[in-house]
Amino acid sequence: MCRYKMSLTRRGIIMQLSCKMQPSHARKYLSLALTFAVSCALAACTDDLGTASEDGGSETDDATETDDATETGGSETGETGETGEHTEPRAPAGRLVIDEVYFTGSPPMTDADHYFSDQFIALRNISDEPVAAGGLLIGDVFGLAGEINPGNEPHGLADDSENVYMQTVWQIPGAPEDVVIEPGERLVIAQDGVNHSPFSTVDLSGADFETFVAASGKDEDYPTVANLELVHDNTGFDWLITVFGPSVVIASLTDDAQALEFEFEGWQLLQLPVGSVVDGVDIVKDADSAAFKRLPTVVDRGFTFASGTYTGEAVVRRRVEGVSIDSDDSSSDFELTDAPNPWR
Ligand SMILES: [Ca+2]
Ligand SMILES: [Ca+2]
Repeated sequence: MCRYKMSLTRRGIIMQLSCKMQPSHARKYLSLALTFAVSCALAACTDDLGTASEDGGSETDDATETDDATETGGSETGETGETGEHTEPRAPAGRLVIDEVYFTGSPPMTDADHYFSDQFIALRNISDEPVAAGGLLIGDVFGLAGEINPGNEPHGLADDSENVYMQTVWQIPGAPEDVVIEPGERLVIAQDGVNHSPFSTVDLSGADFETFVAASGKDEDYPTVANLELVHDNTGFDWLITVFGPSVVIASLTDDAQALEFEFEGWQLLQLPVGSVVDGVDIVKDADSAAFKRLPTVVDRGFTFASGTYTGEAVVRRRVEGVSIDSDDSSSDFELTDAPNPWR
């Protein structure tokens, strides 16, 4: 480690350099510091020495970070590219999207029908920079998918263009950079992180995370798949996203976009401002269920749907010549598949 500090005194610029490292590294940082000091003097930057000094300081810190990343966890998190350049993971907004939602449940393959423990949601980094996903929220939006029973009506919360109203919300554990999604890569979230054979063809034993509802006493904690953290709980024995069509949101809170508890018709919901929403997909029961859209049009102008429950169908984001389509309109951004695949 090596740090230097510059200060402006009546006698001129004082530079202090302190190093605790191998001599070859020390020479490198001394050279960096001297280069900066000379260029600073040539640019007559004494008027804003404070700023210049900070810039110089961070330059040194960056160099140190690069070395640290290479020596310690850099290759693990993939932060250091093949060229050795250090690419800082970026915030999810505008980069991370919901890529596939498998919700309908498996067609009967054994005596067990109505099998839905194989549900999964896949996110994808569609940018060309790594994304820091630790702390990201993921949940399902409150409300029915359509007229499930005669007389069901929409709740009208989608008319609020400022907020979305969540039923259950989970959080990816850790600090933002603890979970990095590389460009083009997916992050898979399973209801249960296990191979669902023979009840389903979906194998989620390699999922990145699973939803484990400890309080129910009926959910299984698969040891090889990390658990999401349950931050707003309207689950049952597990996080069953409705097989009729769930609306799913990923969100990232900021100082300006905070979550609020919201009581509605006896339910405790979590209200998230639309400014926190990173991506959302409105999935309803069928083509005639537009009135049951749960998301305001500012988040999703359209909606998508499957052909029925227990059909083994998923909705997956369209790709054209390898490029994922994201126009905030699920009617055109998603298509139906009868071959759900966490690893596509
Ligand atoms: Ca589970
Ligand atoms: Ca687990």
